[in-house]
Amino acid sequence: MSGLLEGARRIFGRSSDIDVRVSGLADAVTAARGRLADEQLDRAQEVVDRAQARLRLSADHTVVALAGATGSGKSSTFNALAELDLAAVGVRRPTTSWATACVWGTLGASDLLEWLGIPIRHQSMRDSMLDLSQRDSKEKDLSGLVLLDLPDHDSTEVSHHLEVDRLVELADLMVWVLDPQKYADAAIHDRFLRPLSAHRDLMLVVMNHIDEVEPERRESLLADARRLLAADGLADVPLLAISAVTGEGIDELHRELAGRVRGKAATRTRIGTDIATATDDLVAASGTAAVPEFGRTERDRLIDAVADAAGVPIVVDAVRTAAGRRARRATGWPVTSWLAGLRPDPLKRLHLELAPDQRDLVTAARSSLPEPDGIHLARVDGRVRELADSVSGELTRPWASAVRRASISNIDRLNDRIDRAITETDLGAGRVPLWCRIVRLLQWVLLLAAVAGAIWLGALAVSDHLTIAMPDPPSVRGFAMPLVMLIGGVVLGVLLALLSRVLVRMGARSRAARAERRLRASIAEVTEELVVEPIAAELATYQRVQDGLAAARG
Ligand SMILES: Nc1nc2c(ncn2[C@@H]2O[C@H](COP(=O)(O)OP(=O)(O)OP(=O)(O)O)[C@@H](O)[C@H]2O)c(=O)[nH]1
Ligand SMILES: [Mg+2]
Repeated sequence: MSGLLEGARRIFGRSSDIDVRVSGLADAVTAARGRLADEQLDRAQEVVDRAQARLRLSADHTVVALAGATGSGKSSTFNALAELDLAAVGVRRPTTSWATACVWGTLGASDLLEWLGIPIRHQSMRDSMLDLSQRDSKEKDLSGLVLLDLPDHDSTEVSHHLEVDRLVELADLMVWVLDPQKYADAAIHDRFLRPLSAHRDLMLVVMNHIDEVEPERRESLLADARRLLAADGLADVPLLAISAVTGEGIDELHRELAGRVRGKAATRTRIGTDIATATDDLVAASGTAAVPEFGRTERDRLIDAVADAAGVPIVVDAVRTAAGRRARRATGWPVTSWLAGLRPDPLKRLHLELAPDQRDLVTAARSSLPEPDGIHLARVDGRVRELADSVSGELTRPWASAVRRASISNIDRLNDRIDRAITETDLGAGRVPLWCRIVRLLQWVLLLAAVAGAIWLGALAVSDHLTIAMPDPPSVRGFAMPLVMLIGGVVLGVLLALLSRVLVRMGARSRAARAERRLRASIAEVTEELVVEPIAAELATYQRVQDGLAAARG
């Protein structure tokens, strides 16, 4: 009982292993669509489909295909193993056009035979064709065997080749039937043996027609065949000398097959090898690099680069200059401010007039960017590509270009949205601050005082000259009031202007910093959505493919 449980555990354990590997490859293929080459993915998908189909079918049967050149004796060997004349053996070449199947022992192979595409008229149930006395112990050993006699692979019949290619893919085990005349033919070595060398654990090679070889030549014939097999990468594959006519070596072949059929491992080994081969193929294209870092640091670097390329520093500069200039004009000494107004405005070169409303200011700033929009777009595009390339630096070429494609997939929308983000972001640089307006009021009061002082002084001088009596002006600490008003008004106005300059510079800087924060936040939001997320999604896809391939490797 415990042995039974142990056996069940072993079988189920193994089965879930192979299931995990198959579904790992299936996931990898699905995720890699559009990234790795279609034909490579199609091949892997075929392997997955085949494996899944085979795993759903009988695990109690082992499909063994007899394959080889025409006349090598496949049908004769088939009959010799079955000990029945099931397959047509002929002198006309080629003889076998469609595969024939013989099933040993257990029932329940019909779905499997249907999947193999063997029509009912080409199927034999060996049990039902024997009477009880004929069922010897050897026969029991082979129960579970589904033996296929294939057409040749080397005649001019194209349909034969197709049938062979198809069934060689589906069989669990392959028995290659060679003969002393044609065993060195390139056809079988180049088309089958070498390409299938990964499946060496699932192969047997027989040298048939051995009865036709002089006993003293047999050794060297087999040694030469071994040498060729070793060159195909099949050094350890069993090579048996047999004669389907005299029965020599058939028992040994029988025993070899019985061992494999009893082990019931061939099906899973075949699927495992197919999965491994397809996986290696995909790993070669997908690479083994770890999923690249794309955390906060990389994302921020990307967002900063986009913001810079989009001209944020220029806009921020413009905000600082404009805010500073406005405040300076408001707080400066009215006379010099007026004179400065007569000088050509350096900002005018940037079309950065002091706009009454912030939106105009920003629009002006945007349009004041030194390049036309095309160049600005190209620069954003260039920076995005550059950063996408540095993120995907370790990846294989298909993935690097997938990441790059993802990074610029929304580049046109990105540019529009950046423009919108810049024009719609509240830069907080709209109005002259309250303190500036108070200072301006103060400046005018001081100026008026100075002008009044000057007029007063003028009036005193004129009255003196014309000897018209005018009351003496009051004096402040020994100085005449009009003089105090004139000098005090001018000096205080200039001092106030100088002090304000310092405050204006600080104010402009903090306004610029606030504008920069807001602009970068708006651009970060847009870049996050249109660049960062597509890159992250692509890297997640890469992760899924790598996980799938790792599972497929087992
Ligand atoms: N002497 C000898 N003749 C054999 C042996 N095996 C097969 N033959 C003969 O070789 C010829 C071809 O045998 P088949 O079994 O039809 O060969 P096949 O590989 O099925 O050929 P196709 O169906 O055309 O691909 C027949 O005349 C067989 O009798 C053998 O081991 N020794
Ligand atoms: Mg045949």
